Amino acid sequence: MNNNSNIINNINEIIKIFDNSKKIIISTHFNPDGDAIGSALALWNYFKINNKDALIIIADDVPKNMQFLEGANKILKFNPKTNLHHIKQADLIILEDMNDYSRSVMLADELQEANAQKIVIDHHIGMNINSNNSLIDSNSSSTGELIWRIFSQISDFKLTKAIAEALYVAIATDTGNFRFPKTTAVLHRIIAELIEGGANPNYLYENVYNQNSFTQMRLLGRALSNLKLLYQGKVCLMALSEKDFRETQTNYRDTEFFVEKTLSIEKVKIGILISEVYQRGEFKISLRSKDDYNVQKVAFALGGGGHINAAGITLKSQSMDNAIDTVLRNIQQIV
Ligand SMILES: [Mn+2]
Repeated sequence: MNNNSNIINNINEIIKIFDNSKKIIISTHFNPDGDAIGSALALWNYFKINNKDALIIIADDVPKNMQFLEGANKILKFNPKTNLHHIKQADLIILEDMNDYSRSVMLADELQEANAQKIVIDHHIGMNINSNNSLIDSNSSSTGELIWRIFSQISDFKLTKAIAEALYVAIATDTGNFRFPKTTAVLHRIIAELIEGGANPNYLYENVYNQNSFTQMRLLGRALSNLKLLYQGKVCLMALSEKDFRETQTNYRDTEFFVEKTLSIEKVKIGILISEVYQRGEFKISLRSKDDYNVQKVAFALGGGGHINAAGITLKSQSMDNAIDTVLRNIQQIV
């Protein structure tokens, strides 16, 4: 594994490869977020106006709150029968917001084995893909910011509304709406250009964030009313049982933004959400933290994965109490 966090190759070389490629595939990680989808669509819209044959193929469905973006309805969910041939025939594959083939799960082998030239554009550490022309910068807020860095060096680049909206969503979602640590003055200048290019912050926020269902909010109500503080108030535990989901007609997928709420409580450094997936005898665990509290360690110890401040685990367990015990025993190591 290459642990360089910055592999900034010649951006002009990347632009030349864009120019010389005829069949382009853009792909990103499973369970795609706003940065993954927004960055893919920014590239796709750029290639489209430049009359390039480009396709986005991913391992998942496009999240509901990203479907309004221009081109989102053209994104293909990987299917070996209907679209594998596109990957095989491509002369360029752009992998963005990921740096390890395993992040694209069922697509991983197909992408790795494809003959096409590959470009990785990403802001995570731990680059694990062989590529001579990549743009990796872990000091960057988002992949969207890196895509902008490339676009801004294209001499005849024209910022369209579709590109501006896609990049705005990419950057806004990966910076928690411009409040995470990598939110810089430079980034705000980029955002200013995107707004001038047609991105409307209010419209985009409404479409991306204010799309919760009524049942989801009732589930959140339950989650909040049962919160527990542990370890002198440093750890906050949120737990949702099968009963909670059943009685609110929801499921574990409806909890996407819940665990972040725990970190809004004063003094809390680590937030835990445990959701029971009754049908499978599983518990989905989401961990979030602040500062140096390393929840990745806990996730790794229990067979999960993630980053220092955000990680996840799927745990087989007899009961909710057992699952909580297991997680807390490991949390103890990092508090
Ligand atoms: Mn990202």
